[in-house]
Amino acid sequence: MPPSSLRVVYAFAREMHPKTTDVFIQYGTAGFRTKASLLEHVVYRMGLLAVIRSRVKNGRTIGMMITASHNLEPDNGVKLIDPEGEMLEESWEAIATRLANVSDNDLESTTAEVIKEVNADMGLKASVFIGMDTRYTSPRLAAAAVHGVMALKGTAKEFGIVTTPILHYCVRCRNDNTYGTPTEEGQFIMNHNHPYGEQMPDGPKSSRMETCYYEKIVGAFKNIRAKLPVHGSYNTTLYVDGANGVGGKKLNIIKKSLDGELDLVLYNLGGNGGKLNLNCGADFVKVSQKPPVGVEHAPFQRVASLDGDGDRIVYYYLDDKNQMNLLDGDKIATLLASYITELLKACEVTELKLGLVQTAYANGASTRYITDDLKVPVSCVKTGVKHLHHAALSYDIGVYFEANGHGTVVYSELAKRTIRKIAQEGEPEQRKAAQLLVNFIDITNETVGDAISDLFLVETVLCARGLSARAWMTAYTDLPCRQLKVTVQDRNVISTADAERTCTSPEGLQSKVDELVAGYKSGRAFVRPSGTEDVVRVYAEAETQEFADQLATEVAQAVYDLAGGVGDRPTP
Ligand code: G16
Repeated sequence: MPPSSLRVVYAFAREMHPKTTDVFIQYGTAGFRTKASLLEHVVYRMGLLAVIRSRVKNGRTIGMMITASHNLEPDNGVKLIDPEGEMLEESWEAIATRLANVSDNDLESTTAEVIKEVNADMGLKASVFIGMDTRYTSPRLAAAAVHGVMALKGTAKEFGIVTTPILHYCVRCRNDNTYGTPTEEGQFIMNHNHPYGEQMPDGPKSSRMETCYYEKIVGAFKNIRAKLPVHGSYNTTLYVDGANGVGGKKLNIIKKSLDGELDLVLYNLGGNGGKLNLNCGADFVKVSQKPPVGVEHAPFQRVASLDGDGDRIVYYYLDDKNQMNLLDGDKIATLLASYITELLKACEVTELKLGLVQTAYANGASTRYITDDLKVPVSCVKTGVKHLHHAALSYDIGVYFEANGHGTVVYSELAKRTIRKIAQEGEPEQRKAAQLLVNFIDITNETVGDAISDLFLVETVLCARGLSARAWMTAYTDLPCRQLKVTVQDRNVISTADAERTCTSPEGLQSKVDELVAGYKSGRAFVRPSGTEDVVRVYAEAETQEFADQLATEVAQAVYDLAGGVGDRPTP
């Protein structure tokens, strides 16, 4: 495309999506996130960038998701999805930030500079998939995204309201048709004998190419359930807190096709005045350690709590004294890793290396359990699924989860090939285990953490082992912990190192944290700037809940004092 045609970039910006604010915005943990009213020009410009990215990737499809995920309703956001369905390559985040912040007058020239720098061939076709969550501001932002794509003569395909992981899945399928069909709902054929479950590496491609999202996940779940009789203390009823977002709505569609294999009782689907993520959803449950509003609880009944865009999940139950028992991302990761290890053992596979990836938020007890009991290697990386995903790829089978319930499992081609071969050629017992593993892989959305896929994985393991949530809870006992937020003038004054476990600035903050931690048995604490909210996050754990709460407050006060706190100083 000749440079003169870039004039339309400015015309669209000036006429339809002008930059009306000087507030600097940065591509953070999961894209741009702020008040929805500040985002229209940013989303338009990300439409431009998505087209450039697509051309740099030889016309492969790029995704754009309009969502602020766990944030409250007034916020919104946008993030780009790379061709394999993974998060945008980190080196492009600075380009995204630059493009988002230039003035309208400089937009045309900056776009030209970016095209030159990344060496994009503007003569190539470009394809961008666009999805959005249920926020009332999302359709307007999605329209801005389409205009950005149009301005650089790319082709936009809108998916309407989808979970973030559904869009990741569709992007991956569009670029790799062996993974499935890039649609949410296709021909929804549920067949226990569907060949996909047991498909061999050289098997007919056509069976894979017909696999829309629902069929992939739910079809594989039904395949595996046909092999696993319900037994022990597992019961097929599952309550779900949909956070008044998109995930619950999608489960409502799926529910009808489950044929009693799982009886979903859905709450917080967005009606009855329920507000998105407000006092409900995975983030609320995990951080406050309280049950969400809007769910009718029964003692010991397990509940799965999703977040607003369906990419996170935590489980919990209330006991007969109404006490909260949380089964968070760490508990899910250990459950999945131990089941995969058990099946690999039954397959008699020794050559595949399984590893687990966590962040600093992982409960110390979970890390000890993984190392001492599961005897699985575990690594710690920075917050953000993009970091966990990449670390997990270094294993043949990588299980990654943030404690907040964001995670999945990734399998190398070698792992898939090996398991499929045994499923076909192994001894009867090996074959049985390998076939379960093949179905387990198929339930997994490997592109990104996916609450719906994770829900079916967890239900599979609980069913296979005959476990109630109460029995699952006993695997190990969490150290009591507490998370707090502190508002400061500029959260960027906080820098961290060592996977965010050490604070390198402002000066004196880490030594203060060390001094406070030293006063508590089993104490641990860290601080880091959030990449999705304008706050500094504080995490603390200790031997009792009272001490964890106390330590968290003291660390929050240190942040307030040394990092420019605003508003009220944190109090116990
Ligand atoms: C996003 C990221 C997660 C991260 C979370 C909180 O989740 O995808 O990896 O843990 O934000 O990040 P921070 O502590 O930097 O604010 P979501 O579900 O909001 O997209």
